[in-house]
Amino acid sequence: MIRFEQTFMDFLLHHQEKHNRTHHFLILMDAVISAAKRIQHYYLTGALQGNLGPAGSVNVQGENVMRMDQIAQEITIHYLKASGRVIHAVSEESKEIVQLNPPTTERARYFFYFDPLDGSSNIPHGLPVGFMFGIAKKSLDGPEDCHLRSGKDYIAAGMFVIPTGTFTLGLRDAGTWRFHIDETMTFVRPRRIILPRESDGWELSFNAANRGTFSERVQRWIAENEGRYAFRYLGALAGDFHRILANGGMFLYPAIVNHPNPKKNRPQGKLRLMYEGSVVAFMCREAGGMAVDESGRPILDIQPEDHHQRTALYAGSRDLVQDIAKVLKQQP
Ligand code: AFP
Repeated sequence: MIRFEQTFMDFLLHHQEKHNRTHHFLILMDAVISAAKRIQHYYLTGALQGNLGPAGSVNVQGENVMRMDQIAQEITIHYLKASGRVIHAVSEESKEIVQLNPPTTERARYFFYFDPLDGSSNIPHGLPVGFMFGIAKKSLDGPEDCHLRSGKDYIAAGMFVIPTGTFTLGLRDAGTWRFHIDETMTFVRPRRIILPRESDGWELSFNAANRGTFSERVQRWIAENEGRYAFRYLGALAGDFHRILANGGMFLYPAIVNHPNPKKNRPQGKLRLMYEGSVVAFMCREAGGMAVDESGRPILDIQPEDHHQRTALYAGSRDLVQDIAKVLKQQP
Protein backbone atom coordinates (compact mmCIF):
# COMPACT_ATOMS: atom_id res chain seq x y z
CA MET A 1 0.00 0.00 0.00
CA ILE A 2 1.24 3.45 -0.87
CA ARG A 3 1.14 5.80 2.11
CA PHE A 4 -0.24 9.25 1.24
CA GLU A 5 0.42 12.15 3.57
CA GLN A 6 -1.78 15.20 3.96
CA THR A 7 -0.18 18.07 2.06
CA PHE A 8 0.21 21.61 3.33
CA MET A 9 -2.14 22.90 0.62
CA ASP A 10 -4.81 20.36 1.52
CA PHE A 11 -4.43 21.28 5.19
CA LEU A 12 -4.77 24.99 4.40
CA LEU A 13 -7.73 24.48 2.08
CA HIS A 14 -9.60 22.69 4.88
CA HIS A 15 -8.63 25.44 7.30
CA GLN A 16 -9.91 28.19 4.99
CA GLU A 17 -13.16 26.37 4.19
CA LYS A 18 -13.79 25.50 7.84
CA HIS A 19 -13.57 29.19 8.71
CA ASN A 20 -15.53 30.33 5.67
CA ARG A 21 -12.60 32.20 4.23
CA THR A 22 -11.71 33.07 0.66
CA HIS A 23 -8.98 31.35 -1.34
CA HIS A 24 -6.83 34.48 -1.56
CA PHE A 25 -4.65 33.42 1.37
CA LEU A 26 -4.19 30.00 -0.20
CA ILE A 27 -2.92 31.62 -3.39
CA LEU A 28 -0.52 33.78 -1.43
CA MET A 29 0.80 30.78 0.53
CA ASP A 30 1.27 28.83 -2.70
CA ALA A 31 3.54 31.66 -3.86
CA VAL A 32 5.44 31.61 -0.57
CA ILE A 33 5.99 27.84 -0.80
CA SER A 34 7.20 28.17 -4.41
CA ALA A 35 9.65 30.86 -3.33
CA ALA A 36 10.96 28.81 -0.40
CA LYS A 37 11.50 25.73 -2.57
CA ARG A 38 13.36 27.71 -5.20
CA ILE A 39 15.54 29.40 -2.57
CA GLN A 40 16.26 25.98 -1.08
CA HIS A 41 17.35 24.73 -4.51
CA TYR A 42 19.80 27.63 -4.97
CA TYR A 43 21.10 27.15 -1.44
CA LEU A 44 21.67 23.42 -1.80
CA THR A 45 23.67 23.89 -4.98
CA GLY A 46 25.21 27.17 -3.83
CA ALA A 47 28.68 25.86 -3.00
CA LEU A 48 29.11 24.36 -6.48
CA GLN A 49 27.55 27.31 -8.30
CA GLY A 50 29.59 29.91 -6.40
CA ASN A 51 26.53 31.46 -4.76
CA LEU A 52 27.60 31.31 -1.10
CA GLY A 53 29.93 34.32 -1.15
CA PRO A 54 29.50 38.06 -0.63
CA ALA A 55 27.67 40.17 -3.20
CA GLY A 56 29.91 43.17 -2.63
CA SER A 57 27.24 45.57 -1.32
CA VAL A 58 25.83 46.68 2.04
CA ASN A 59 22.13 46.46 3.01
CA VAL A 60 19.74 48.82 4.83
CA GLN A 61 21.05 47.46 8.16
CA GLY A 62 24.65 48.34 7.20
CA GLU A 63 25.53 44.65 6.86
CA ASN A 64 27.41 42.98 4.02
CA VAL A 65 24.98 41.49 1.53
CA MET A 66 25.62 37.90 0.46
CA ARG A 67 24.94 36.69 -3.08
CA MET A 68 22.30 34.32 -1.65
CA ASP A 69 20.53 37.27 0.06
CA GLN A 70 20.07 38.84 -3.37
CA ILE A 71 18.95 35.61 -5.01
CA ALA A 72 16.43 34.90 -2.24
CA GLN A 73 15.09 38.46 -2.42
CA GLU A 74 14.65 38.32 -6.20
CA ILE A 75 12.90 34.95 -6.01
CA THR A 76 10.51 36.00 -3.25
CA ILE A 77 9.52 39.28 -4.89
CA HIS A 78 8.90 37.45 -8.17
CA TYR A 79 6.45 34.98 -6.62
CA LEU A 80 4.73 37.56 -4.40
CA LYS A 81 4.13 39.78 -7.39
CA ALA A 82 2.92 36.89 -9.53
CA SER A 83 0.38 35.92 -6.86
CA GLY A 84 -1.35 39.29 -7.31
CA ARG A 85 -2.40 39.16 -3.65
CA VAL A 86 0.22 41.39 -2.01
CA ILE A 87 -0.11 45.17 -1.75
CA HIS A 88 3.39 45.76 -0.55
CA ALA A 89 6.32 43.89 0.92
CA VAL A 90 8.87 44.95 3.51
CA SER A 91 12.15 43.11 3.25
CA GLU A 92 15.41 43.13 5.14
CA GLU A 93 17.06 43.43 1.76
CA SER A 94 15.31 46.60 0.66
CA LYS A 95 15.38 50.00 2.35
CA GLU A 96 12.21 51.03 0.57
CA ILE A 97 8.86 49.31 0.77
CA VAL A 98 8.38 47.14 -2.33
CA GLN A 99 5.08 48.18 -3.92
CA LEU A 100 3.46 45.24 -5.69
CA ASN A 101 -0.26 45.87 -6.32
CA PRO A 102 -2.56 48.84 -5.64
CA PRO A 103 -4.73 48.31 -2.52
CA THR A 104 -7.76 49.34 -4.54
CA THR A 105 -7.85 46.04 -6.44
CA GLU A 106 -10.07 43.45 -4.75
CA ARG A 107 -7.57 40.60 -4.86
CA ALA A 108 -4.58 42.57 -3.48
CA ARG A 109 -5.17 42.30 0.25
CA TYR A 110 -1.99 41.43 2.14
CA PHE A 111 1.13 43.07 3.53
CA PHE A 112 4.15 40.78 3.60
CA TYR A 113 7.10 41.38 5.96
CA PHE A 114 10.09 39.12 5.40
CA ASP A 115 13.74 38.28 5.65
CA PRO A 116 14.42 36.00 2.68
CA LEU A 117 17.65 34.58 4.11
CA ASP A 118 18.18 35.15 7.79
CA GLY A 119 21.41 34.06 9.48
CA SER A 120 23.97 35.22 6.95
CA SER A 121 26.98 34.08 8.97
CA ASN A 122 25.92 30.49 8.17
CA ILE A 123 25.76 31.09 4.39
CA PRO A 124 29.45 30.59 3.48
CA HIS A 125 29.29 27.20 5.23
CA GLY A 126 25.99 26.10 3.69
CA LEU A 127 24.63 25.65 7.23
CA PRO A 128 20.96 26.26 8.13
CA VAL A 129 19.45 29.66 7.47
CA GLY A 130 15.87 30.88 7.65
CA PHE A 131 13.24 32.41 5.40
CA MET A 132 11.00 34.26 7.87
CA PHE A 133 7.78 36.10 7.17
CA GLY A 134 4.75 37.75 8.76
CA ILE A 135 1.49 38.54 6.98
CA ALA A 136 -1.11 41.22 7.76
CA LYS A 137 -4.33 41.93 5.89
CA LYS A 138 -5.72 45.22 4.63
CA SER A 139 -8.72 46.67 6.37
CA LEU A 140 -11.74 45.43 4.45
CA ASP A 141 -14.19 47.69 6.29
CA GLY A 142 -12.77 51.19 6.08
CA PRO A 143 -10.24 53.12 4.04
CA GLU A 144 -6.87 51.40 3.93
CA ASP A 145 -4.03 53.47 5.35
CA CYS A 146 -1.35 50.79 4.89
CA HIS A 147 -0.05 51.58 8.36
CA LEU A 148 2.74 49.70 10.08
CA ARG A 149 1.25 46.63 11.73
CA SER A 150 2.12 45.26 15.16
CA GLY A 151 2.50 41.47 15.52
CA LYS A 152 -0.93 41.15 17.11
CA ASP A 153 -2.38 42.34 13.80
CA TYR A 154 -0.66 39.58 11.81
CA ILE A 155 -2.91 36.86 10.45
CA ALA A 156 -0.05 34.40 9.99
CA ALA A 157 3.68 34.13 10.48
CA GLY A 158 6.11 31.40 9.56
CA MET A 159 9.61 30.23 8.83
CA PHE A 160 11.38 27.76 6.59
CA VAL A 161 14.64 26.33 7.87
CA ILE A 162 16.67 26.07 4.68
CA PRO A 163 17.93 23.61 3.47
CA THR A 164 16.51 21.22 6.07
CA GLY A 165 13.05 21.02 4.44
CA THR A 166 11.08 22.07 7.52
CA PHE A 167 8.36 24.68 7.51
CA THR A 168 6.55 26.07 10.56
CA LEU A 169 3.46 28.26 10.29
CA GLY A 170 1.44 30.04 12.95
CA LEU A 171 -2.18 30.80 12.01
CA ARG A 172 -4.14 33.37 13.99
CA ASP A 173 -6.17 31.62 16.73
CA ALA A 174 -5.54 28.28 15.02
CA GLY A 175 -2.17 27.10 16.34
CA THR A 176 1.38 26.66 15.13
CA TRP A 177 1.96 23.82 12.69
CA ARG A 178 5.05 22.09 11.38
CA PHE A 179 5.47 20.44 7.96
CA HIS A 180 8.26 18.43 6.33
CA ILE A 181 9.27 18.26 2.69
CA ASP A 182 8.82 14.89 0.96
CA GLU A 183 10.54 13.25 -2.00
CA THR A 184 8.38 15.21 -4.46
CA MET A 185 9.33 18.53 -2.76
CA THR A 186 5.84 18.85 -1.27
CA PHE A 187 5.37 20.01 2.32
CA VAL A 188 3.35 17.34 4.14
CA ARG A 189 2.28 15.85 7.48
CA PRO A 190 0.88 18.75 9.51
CA ARG A 191 1.73 18.44 13.19
CA ARG A 192 0.56 20.92 15.76
CA ILE A 193 3.34 22.31 17.91
CA ILE A 194 2.67 23.04 21.57
CA LEU A 195 5.61 24.23 23.63
CA PRO A 196 6.29 21.55 26.26
CA ARG A 197 5.21 22.71 29.74
CA GLU A 198 7.54 20.27 31.52
CA SER A 199 10.98 21.80 31.94
CA ASP A 200 13.00 18.55 31.60
CA GLY A 201 14.07 19.11 27.98
CA TRP A 202 14.12 22.92 27.98
CA GLU A 203 17.01 24.72 26.35
CA LEU A 204 18.45 28.21 26.46
CA SER A 205 19.69 29.72 23.22
CA PHE A 206 21.73 32.92 23.04
CA ASN A 207 25.06 34.17 21.75
CA ALA A 208 27.26 33.30 24.72
CA ALA A 209 30.10 35.47 23.38
CA ASN A 210 27.88 38.51 24.02
CA ARG A 211 27.08 37.56 27.59
CA GLY A 212 29.25 40.20 29.28
CA THR A 213 27.57 42.91 27.17
CA PHE A 214 24.04 42.23 28.52
CA SER A 215 22.57 44.33 31.35
CA GLU A 216 23.64 43.26 34.85
CA ARG A 217 20.16 41.97 35.66
CA VAL A 218 20.04 39.78 32.54
CA GLN A 219 23.53 38.46 33.29
CA ARG A 220 22.39 37.68 36.85
CA TRP A 221 19.27 35.89 35.61
CA ILE A 222 21.36 33.77 33.25
CA ALA A 223 23.87 32.89 35.98
CA GLU A 224 21.05 31.84 38.33
CA ASN A 225 19.15 29.78 35.75
CA GLU A 226 21.53 28.32 33.16
CA GLY A 227 22.53 25.29 35.28
CA ARG A 228 19.02 23.85 34.90
CA TYR A 229 18.89 23.78 31.11
CA ALA A 230 20.81 22.61 28.06
CA PHE A 231 22.40 25.31 25.91
CA ARG A 232 22.27 25.38 22.08
CA TYR A 233 23.09 28.15 19.60
CA LEU A 234 23.22 27.98 15.82
CA GLY A 235 23.31 31.71 15.00
CA ALA A 236 20.26 31.62 12.71
CA LEU A 237 17.03 32.57 14.44
CA ALA A 238 14.81 30.18 12.47
CA GLY A 239 16.98 27.18 13.38
CA ASP A 240 17.43 28.19 17.01
CA PHE A 241 13.75 28.93 17.46
CA HIS A 242 12.81 25.69 15.68
CA ARG A 243 14.51 23.80 18.51
CA ILE A 244 12.90 25.93 21.22
CA LEU A 245 9.43 25.29 19.76
CA ALA A 246 10.06 21.55 19.87
CA ASN A 247 11.93 21.25 23.17
CA GLY A 248 10.76 24.30 25.14
CA GLY A 249 12.95 26.83 26.94
CA MET A 250 13.86 30.27 25.67
CA PHE A 251 15.67 32.02 22.83
CA LEU A 252 17.10 35.35 23.90
CA TYR A 253 18.84 38.14 22.05
CA PRO A 254 19.09 40.81 24.76
CA ALA A 255 20.00 44.46 24.32
CA ILE A 256 23.76 45.04 24.16
CA VAL A 257 24.46 47.73 26.76
CA ASN A 258 27.85 46.89 28.26
CA HIS A 259 30.06 46.45 25.21
CA PRO A 260 33.73 47.35 25.91
CA ASN A 261 33.49 49.53 22.82
CA PRO A 262 30.41 51.70 23.58
CA LYS A 263 29.96 52.35 19.86
CA LYS A 264 29.02 48.68 19.53
CA ASN A 265 26.22 48.87 22.09
CA ARG A 266 22.75 48.10 20.71
CA PRO A 267 20.29 49.30 23.37
CA GLN A 268 17.43 48.71 20.90
CA GLY A 269 18.52 45.08 20.37
CA LYS A 270 19.77 43.51 17.14
CA LEU A 271 16.84 41.62 15.67
CA ARG A 272 14.31 43.29 13.37
CA LEU A 273 10.83 43.65 14.84
CA MET A 274 8.59 43.20 11.80
CA TYR A 275 10.26 40.22 10.13
CA GLU A 276 12.07 38.51 13.01
CA GLY A 277 10.74 39.47 16.49
CA SER A 278 7.01 39.62 15.66
CA VAL A 279 7.25 36.50 13.48
CA VAL A 280 8.74 34.47 16.32
CA ALA A 281 6.39 36.03 18.90
CA PHE A 282 3.36 35.16 16.77
CA MET A 283 4.34 31.49 16.34
CA CYS A 284 5.22 31.41 20.03
CA ARG A 285 1.78 32.66 21.11
CA GLU A 286 0.03 30.15 18.87
CA ALA A 287 2.17 27.39 20.41
CA GLY A 288 1.22 28.43 23.96
CA GLY A 289 4.32 30.52 24.70
CA MET A 290 5.15 34.20 24.82
CA ALA A 291 7.77 36.76 23.80
CA VAL A 292 8.85 40.05 25.37
CA ASP A 293 11.33 42.84 24.68
CA GLU A 294 13.99 44.39 26.93
CA SER A 295 11.37 46.16 29.08
CA GLY A 296 9.33 42.99 29.54
CA ARG A 297 6.61 44.24 27.16
CA PRO A 298 4.93 41.67 24.90
CA ILE A 299 6.57 41.84 21.46
CA LEU A 300 3.17 41.44 19.79
CA ASP A 301 2.00 44.73 21.35
CA ILE A 302 4.82 46.84 19.95
CA GLN A 303 3.56 49.32 17.39
CA PRO A 304 6.41 49.74 14.88
CA GLU A 305 7.45 53.26 13.96
CA ASP A 306 9.83 52.13 11.27
CA HIS A 307 9.72 49.10 8.98
CA HIS A 308 13.25 48.11 9.88
CA GLN A 309 13.02 48.83 13.60
CA ARG A 310 15.03 46.61 15.93
CA THR A 311 14.09 44.90 19.15
CA ALA A 312 15.55 42.76 21.89
CA LEU A 313 13.84 39.37 22.06
CA TYR A 314 13.06 36.84 24.78
CA ALA A 315 10.81 34.11 23.32
CA GLY A 316 9.75 30.65 24.38
CA SER A 317 8.00 28.75 27.16
CA ARG A 318 5.52 30.99 28.96
CA ASP A 319 6.73 30.31 32.52
CA LEU A 320 10.35 31.00 31.66
CA VAL A 321 9.61 34.17 29.66
CA GLN A 322 7.32 35.43 32.44
CA ASP A 323 10.12 34.82 34.92
CA ILE A 324 12.66 36.91 33.01
CA ALA A 325 9.99 39.51 32.21
CA LYS A 326 9.61 40.15 35.96
CA VAL A 327 13.31 40.97 36.10
CA LEU A 328 13.18 43.10 32.94
CA LYS A 329 10.28 45.17 34.28
CA GLN A 330 12.23 46.19 37.39
CA GLN A 331 13.84 49.62 37.26
CA PRO A 332 17.58 49.25 36.54
P1 AFP B 1 22.10 38.14 9.91
O1 AFP B 1 21.15 37.51 8.95
O2 AFP B 1 22.22 39.58 9.71
O3 AFP B 1 23.40 37.41 10.01
O4 AFP B 1 21.48 38.02 11.35
C1 AFP B 1 21.00 36.82 11.82
C2 AFP B 1 20.21 37.15 13.03
O5 AFP B 1 19.39 38.24 12.78
C3 AFP B 1 19.41 35.97 13.56
O6 AFP B 1 19.03 35.03 12.62
C4 AFP B 1 20.30 35.35 14.61
O7 AFP B 1 19.55 34.81 15.65
C5 AFP B 1 21.15 36.48 15.07
O8 AFP B 1 21.09 37.49 14.08
C6 AFP B 1 22.57 36.04 15.26
O9 AFP B 1 23.34 37.11 15.68
P2 AFP B 1 24.83 36.91 16.25
O10 AFP B 1 25.67 36.52 15.10
O11 AFP B 1 25.14 38.23 16.82
O12 AFP B 1 24.75 35.84 17.30
